[in-house]
Order: sequence, then structure tokens, then C-alpha cells
Amino acid sequence: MSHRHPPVSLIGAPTDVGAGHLGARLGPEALRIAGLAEALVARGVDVIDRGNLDGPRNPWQPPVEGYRHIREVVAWNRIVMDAMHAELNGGRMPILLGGDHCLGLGSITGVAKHCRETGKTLRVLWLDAHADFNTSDVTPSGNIHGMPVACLCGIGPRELTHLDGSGPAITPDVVRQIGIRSVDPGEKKLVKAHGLEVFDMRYIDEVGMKRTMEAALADMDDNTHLHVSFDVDFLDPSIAPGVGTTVPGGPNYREAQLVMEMIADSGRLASLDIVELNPIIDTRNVTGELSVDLVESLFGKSTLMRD
Ligand code: 4U7
Ligand code: MN
Ligand code: MN
Ligand code: MN
Repeated sequence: MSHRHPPVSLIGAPTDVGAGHLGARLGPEALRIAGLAEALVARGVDVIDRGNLDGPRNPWQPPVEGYRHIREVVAWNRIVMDAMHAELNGGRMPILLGGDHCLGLGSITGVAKHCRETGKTLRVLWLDAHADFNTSDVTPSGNIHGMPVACLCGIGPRELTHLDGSGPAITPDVVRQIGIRSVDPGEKKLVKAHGLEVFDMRYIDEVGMKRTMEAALADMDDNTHLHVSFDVDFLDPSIAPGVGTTVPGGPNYREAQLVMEMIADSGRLASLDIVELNPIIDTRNVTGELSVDLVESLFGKSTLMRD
């Protein structure tokens, strides 16, 4: 079973420069203490923990012209982009341990660069309560963790949309968003205008998680590189309280397991972000432990009865 999985590299990015709460900088350590590496090793995966990347400290300043800490966000994302790209180049599957979700920008820019170089087709699954499609004009907070999808698609300031110097990393058709239930008014207009494919909670309530995931995972083939960006606030806060931006009405434990199992069954997972875990807000480390439990399913733990 293990041979199905490529070797994995864990990359910590201990920062909360893009968030509105302090504490996501402790996410990588909480995931390690919850036993992420050990759980993957137990599944037969070859794991190297690369330790933590180093970047600027969080200056904790108010937003300037619609962006909070843009300089620090750019710096962290360049570092993350290079680290993700290097692991993929070396034939390994990078797992980014965030850190707040602004890092999805650097992570996916690095992944997209690798896909361009190798002729792979990129698909991004964005598991989140939020669409993360704000711009400086419409953001209610100025927090850049609410903007990475827009920036990846070329909507935003040049230093964020051209992180690798070459142009926007993706087009909106690459992305499937799942679990969305909090979109700001101006953000909603942008999401619609750019035709983002959103499987929101209303959709999931109506058709069920199985059919939602079938739709989100459709049209992939042997050449598809699947990147999963897992914002832990995707989960219902009753099971995952350890995030800065909780929104009620998210997927429950069984639904979340099914999401991960169906991604595992697709056989296409090639890179992963685990972001927004905030141990300062958590109850003990339950949200870190749940995240590890879900990653085990992402690596095929629950498919035992189907082999
Ligand atoms: B996360 C928010 F206003 N939309 O932009 C904003 F509701 O990465 C929240 O998904 C963004 O956790 C949440 O500040 C960013 C807010
Ligand atoms: Mn997010
Ligand atoms: Mn979110
Ligand atoms: Mn959040």
C-alpha cells in the first residue's frame, strides 16, 4: 500500500503575518506534537521533516492601503514558493505546515511553476469556510490570508500576483472550492465575475458530500497534479475550535473524513497545505490531532475495507 505514496517532506512555515489573530505561527509545532510525521510513517510513507523555514517576524501593524504586512507576506511567500518547488523538483511531495493561509499563495505559485516545467495539469482543491478572494478594495480586514486565491488568479498587487516574476500562477478554472460559507459582499461579486467553481455548504447540504466530491474531482487524469489547500476552518468549529476565523455550519467529522478518503482514492494528491491551525485558540490540541487524523485518511487510512 505504501508504494502508492511518494516520499513526503514536511515544511514548517511558522508565521501569522497574513492573519488577524496571532498564534498560527505555532501551527507547525502543534501538528508535529499531534504526531503528523509518525502517523505518515505508520502508513508506510517515507517522511523527512525539513524543520521550519525562517522569515520576517510579525510586526503586528494595522493595514496600509488595504493590506496588512504586505512586505512580510511577500517575503514569507517567496520562501515558501522556493521550498515547495524544490521538494517537487526532488521528486518529493511537499506538505506545508502553516502558518496562516496567505501562504497558499507561495505554496501554489511554487507548485504551478513545477507543473509548467513538467507539463502537468494543475488542479487545486481549496477546502475552506472562506473563498479567500478579497482585494484591497473590498477586504473588510486588510488581512492577506483572505486574498490568496484572488492573487493566484492575477487579481491583486503586482508583488503578490507575480511572486515568481513571470505572471499569475493559475487561472480560476484550476480551482474547486469546498465548504465555503463566509464570503464578503464585494468578494462575492468577484468570485462570480471570475467564474470560480464553488461547492458551498448550501450545495453540500443539498446534494451531499459524496456527489460534491465526485464533481470536484471530476476530469482529472494520469497527468493531473492535485494540490489540496486545507484551511482547518473548513471544519465545523464544534470539532475544530483551534482557528482564528471560525464559521459555524461546516462539515462534520464523517463528512470531512469522506472528503479526505475520496481525495485519497483519486490517487492524484501531489502536494498539500495545512494552514490556519491556531494552538493558542485551541482546546488542548484537539484541532491539531483532528488534522492529523484527517491527513491519515488523505493517505489512505480508511480505505482498508475496500482494498
Ligand atoms: B482564511 C475575511 F472578513 N473574509 O477577508 C477577511 F471574514 O484564510 C476572513 O480563509 C478571511 O482563514 C479568512 O478578513 C481567511 C473576513
Ligand atoms: Mn483560508
Ligand atoms: Mn478560512
Ligand atoms: Mn482563518
